[in-house]
Amino acid sequence: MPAVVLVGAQWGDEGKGKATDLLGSRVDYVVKFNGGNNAGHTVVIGDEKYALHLLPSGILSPGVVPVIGNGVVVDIDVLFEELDDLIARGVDVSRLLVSSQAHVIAGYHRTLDKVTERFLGKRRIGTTGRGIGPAYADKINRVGIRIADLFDPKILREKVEGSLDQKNHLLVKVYNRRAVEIDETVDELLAHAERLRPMVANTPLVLNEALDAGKNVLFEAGQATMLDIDHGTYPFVTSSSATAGGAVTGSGIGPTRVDSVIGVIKAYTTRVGEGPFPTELFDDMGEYLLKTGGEYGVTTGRARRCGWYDSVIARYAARINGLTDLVVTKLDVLTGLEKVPVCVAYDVDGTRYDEMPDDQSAFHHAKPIYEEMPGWWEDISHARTIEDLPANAQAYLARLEELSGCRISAVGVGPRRDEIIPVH
Ligand code: 2SA
Ligand code: GDP
Ligand code: MG
Repeated sequence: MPAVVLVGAQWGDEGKGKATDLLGSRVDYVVKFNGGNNAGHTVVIGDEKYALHLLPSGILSPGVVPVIGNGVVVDIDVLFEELDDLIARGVDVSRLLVSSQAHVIAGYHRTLDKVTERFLGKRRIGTTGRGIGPAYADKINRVGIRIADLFDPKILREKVEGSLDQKNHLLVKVYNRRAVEIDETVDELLAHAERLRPMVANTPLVLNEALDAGKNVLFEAGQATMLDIDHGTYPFVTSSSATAGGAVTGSGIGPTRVDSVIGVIKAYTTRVGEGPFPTELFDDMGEYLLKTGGEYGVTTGRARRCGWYDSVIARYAARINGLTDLVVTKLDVLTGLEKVPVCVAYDVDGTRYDEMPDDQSAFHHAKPIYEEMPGWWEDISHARTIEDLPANAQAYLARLEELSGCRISAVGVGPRRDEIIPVH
């Protein structure tokens, strides 16, 4: 503390929601800085399970100010659905702040996301279909709608018109769909404007002032390093900056303000959607990790692809994000295996790669070089110190730490809030 960035070190679903929730008691602000309702963060508190998509996980911690930063794309209908759900469950959501500069996901972004995927056919990305890519494309193309525009109907209409001009041409002429109505779209966007108004804030100013006043601010990434628009497995990525740099641009603080960067990493690897994945398992073991780890998408329910821990990716994530700490999650899922393979390097057509290849074809052809660690049988969900763990589980973690080039500061041994081992 005071400014901590928390990112996913693999392809997402590492347990960032739980890690954020754990830090929640020590922070004053939790900021979501990228992505939108494509994210799915699970937090288990007692017998209650919460699945958050657009809202920062900090919304569940009493006293924390949750912030939707300027780098986020906001589907306003989804925002209020999620808020109403939480209100019905007794959660106080009154402190939420939404950046006036965040972009809006409109109905036409969702339509274009689905149509584009269908059009790509076997080259599809496997998106969540939530309109994320088209909304970010509009932002970069300078035809996006921002939250602030919702409070000026005249400007909003002009912007919607400008944005739909080209899209309607494409939808009608290329995709053979009906044109999107301008009036209908403006009405949809304005439907919740008055309810949204009190939450809207100059969040870069709020956050900088909070840091000036010595408050603790946690910046929580959606998706993960290998899905980052620049550093991930392009084009099989999401459309935002999911790495630590994104915390800076996506919230309006300077890089010199960041004190530490925590990478959350599973004790094995998963991926949802299309794209290369060197340690992916296609046999019974993959099925075992899927079932034992409950690896199904929180947003779409899709089964996640599963594979062994990949330390090439861990080293890459440590470098790209400047990680100061690793939080290893789901160690309990590996309990009961005789051997636990760990990928230490890749073989690409006879050449050894110890580091992530910068050539996409090399990564597509990468074959994992494994080292086998001995497994353990004991139930570890009650372990609360490293010494409580069986010797082989301790050795596994020590090897991950050595191979990943980053210290491990906590280990998850179950989904519940208290099923965690603090290490340092
Ligand atoms: P998009 O919709 O444009 O962001 O999709 C582009 C790629 O990014 C992947 N992606 C994700 N991968 C893992 N988890 C995500 N969130 C949900 C979850 C996913 C779900 O937590 O389970 O429920 O399916 C997430 N969001 C985006 C996506 O699979 C594409 O590969
Ligand atoms: P996120 O997107 O990174 O926040 O992660 P998700 O919520 O999509 O997926 C992580 C899943 O793992 C959730 O179902 C969590 O409840 C669960 N989880 C988190 N940490 C642990 C752990 O240490 N052990 C087990 N068994 N499950 C965990
Ligand atoms: Mg997730």
